[in-house]
Amino acid sequence: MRLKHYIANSLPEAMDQVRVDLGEDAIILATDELGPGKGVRVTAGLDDEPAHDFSIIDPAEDVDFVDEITEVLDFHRLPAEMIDTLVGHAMGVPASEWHISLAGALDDHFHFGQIPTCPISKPLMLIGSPGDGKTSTIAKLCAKARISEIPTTVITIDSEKTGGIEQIAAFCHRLQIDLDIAEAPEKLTECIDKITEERLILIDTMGINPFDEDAVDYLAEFAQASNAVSTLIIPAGGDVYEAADKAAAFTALAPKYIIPTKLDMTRRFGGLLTAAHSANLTFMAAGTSSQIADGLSPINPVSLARLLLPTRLESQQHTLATGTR
Ligand SMILES: Nc1nc2c(ncn2[C@@H]2O[C@H](COP(=O)(O)OP(=O)(O)O)[C@@H](O)[C@H]2O)c(=O)[nH]1
Ligand SMILES: [Mg+2]
Repeated sequence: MRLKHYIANSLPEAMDQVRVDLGEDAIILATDELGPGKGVRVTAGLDDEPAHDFSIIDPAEDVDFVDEITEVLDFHRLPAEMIDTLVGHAMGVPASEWHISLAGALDDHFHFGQIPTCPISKPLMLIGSPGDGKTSTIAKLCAKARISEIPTTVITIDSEKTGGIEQIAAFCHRLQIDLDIAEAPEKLTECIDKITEERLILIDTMGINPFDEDAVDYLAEFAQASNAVSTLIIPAGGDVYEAADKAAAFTALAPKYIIPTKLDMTRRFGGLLTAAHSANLTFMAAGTSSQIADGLSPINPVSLARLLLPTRLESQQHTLATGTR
């Protein structure tokens, strides 16, 4: 989502500007009275608008949230350099609520995508370390796919873990999703080749140690055999540098997306930001509960900003679960 500001004498005039510029799908994020004679500012965005230069129609008032935003980012243990960069971006997004300024900075600094709502041309391969939430996230994506009525096939290559196949088989059975098993890269190619119609193909993988080159190379053979788009599953929390190193180590598998998990079990979110940043990954969604039906939430600059703010302790579940902006 890209945020834009529209200044006009009245709210209806500003809303007209929004509609003309962004169309009927525009999402209104904030409306601000700018003071006597100064008019009204509307902050709006489009969820899947292609990237373009961040546009501020009127730099207007100098609203100084620098200290508050610095404190919040510090709470999340972000490295000083990243805090400086984000604060710098936030200062370019004047707004009366700091989550909007912070959202603008996050929008500038990170990439945001969406949970698939239609079949996609390449399989999605979920990669990560053992226990980080890959299989659960596959099940959550399947649950979303059922709602969007996307025909879906799951293929697991995790045939060695005790109970691994039973776990994914149970999810697929419950969700009435096709499941295939591929123990070797050639078998994976065969499984994919026999799918002729447009489907969402999700590949569950064995957890690996990203610092073990042999393990990474072996998984890379499966990624090549399936021409898959890798999606890094990484739990939120933990040390920010460790998360960044871990994500960077997975770049050997050329991941495009990141789905952080276990946000409901975490209070400090610097790790998910440094992980996304270090491997230049696009946020696709976030795991916010162990529940399959409603445990995967969309993530956009505004919901991420709300998550980071001090009130998040009470509202983070609600914010991400409802996609409130
Ligand atoms: N609370 C919570 N638990 C999660 C989340 N994602 C996964 N889990 C739990 O983490 C554990 C390991 O998940 P699993 O999907 O089997 O991990 P895998 O080894 O990467 O496939 C399971 O007990 C899941 O229920 C989440 O977003 N929140
Ligand atoms: Mg698993």
